[in-house]
Amino acid sequence: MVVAGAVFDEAGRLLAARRTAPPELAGRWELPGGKVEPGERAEDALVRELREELGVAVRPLERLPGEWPLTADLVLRVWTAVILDGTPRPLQDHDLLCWVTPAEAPALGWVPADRPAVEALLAAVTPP
Ligand code: 523
Repeated sequence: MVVAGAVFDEAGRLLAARRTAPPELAGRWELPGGKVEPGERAEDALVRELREELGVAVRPLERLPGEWPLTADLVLRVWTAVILDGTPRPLQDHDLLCWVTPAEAPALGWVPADRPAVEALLAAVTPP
């Protein structure tokens, strides 16, 4: 399983991270996260990945219903999360971070699995 964080700031903007690898995903945007290690809880993996990749301490809040296929044996699951400590910086796997409003988010060049995940996220958090 791959876990990713939907991190919002006080202004309601969503944190997007631009990948540097692998080549087919480099330059595309994702919700930051990574693979759950054997024996690790998904929420713990999310906390670890965001600490390693962005240098922030987060608290996972709620899992977004649904999951999105990545490969034959990997799926993406998303949690909303709040930053407890630190300012996100692209420490590994990313070369740029950006905070996007819900209106701006659909225009980003998301990695394939994240586009439907972000659509579901915005449908869940944006009032009609
Ligand atoms: N995705 C993806 N979207 C998304 C993430 C966090 C990951 O499509 N929001 C994909 C990209 C990779 C795979 O999931 O094909 C693993 O993500 P990665 O490379 O961020 O996970 P790591 O850092 O745990 O992987 P290793 O470096 O291989 O350990």
